[in-house]
Amino acid sequence: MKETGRKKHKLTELLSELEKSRLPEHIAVIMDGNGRWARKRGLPRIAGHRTGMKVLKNTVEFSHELGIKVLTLFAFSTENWKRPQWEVDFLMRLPEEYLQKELPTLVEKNIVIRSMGDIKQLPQSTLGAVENALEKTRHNTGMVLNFALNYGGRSDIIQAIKTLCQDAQEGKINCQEIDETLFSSYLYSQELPDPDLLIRPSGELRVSNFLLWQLAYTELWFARVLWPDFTREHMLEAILDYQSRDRRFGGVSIT
Ligand code: V0D
Repeated sequence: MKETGRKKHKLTELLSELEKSRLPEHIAVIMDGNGRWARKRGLPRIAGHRTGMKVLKNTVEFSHELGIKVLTLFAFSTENWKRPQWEVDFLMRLPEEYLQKELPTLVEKNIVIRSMGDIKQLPQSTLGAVENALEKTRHNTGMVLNFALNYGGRSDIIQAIKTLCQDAQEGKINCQEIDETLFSSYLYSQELPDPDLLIRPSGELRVSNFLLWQLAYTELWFARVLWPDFTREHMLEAILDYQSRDRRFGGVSIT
């Protein structure tokens, strides 16, 4: 059998094992390993980011086909500004490039684009492209495609506390009424459900200041595959692994 034929068969086999009624509602992904992928091939880092973007496009399509409700992607962290200026400049052009190509399809698929993080600090052209996409998909009702841009888990918590503190000073809330639900509504993720599954490729076994509060009960899936090599098969493997786990949220199993 040819390689493509074998791949297709593997995918069909994995799909047949999937329980469509027990899909994770919200999947979060750390798109890591692009630089290493390029270095291994003797290519510039930029080539890794480019291929990473193709994989991102494929992951969005597959998530939509499966019926995932929320897909959150870690695109740029608050620490990524420390990279060489030329690399930051290149990365900052990717949202425009992606949206220029994909926005019509995303609109057609009824997808809602959202962002998490301090997007006001992005370059004007990047910010403009992102804000336009938010606006054009605001009234859609389908899958939420949530981009973490200039995002850090700790700064998310700090910005939530600052706004909460201000609302308290202005008498809009009473400190005694602060509970987990109220606090969650001040985070960038607002009323989105917490992720059910976190996918981290690239072999690193860390959360790296991605969602912190929101990951309290999330199932974690790590693999050695680098993001530009991440396929639909890997995504299905992660979901099947998730479905095989017994989620108790601190309680005991009832079966
Ligand atoms: C580079 C692999 C899409 C990870 C994917 C600015 C590293 C490709 C976006 C994007 C990046 C962001 C917002 C949006 C639409 C698209 C993106 C960055 C990096 C960081 F509304 N790909 N992509 N953003 N890469």
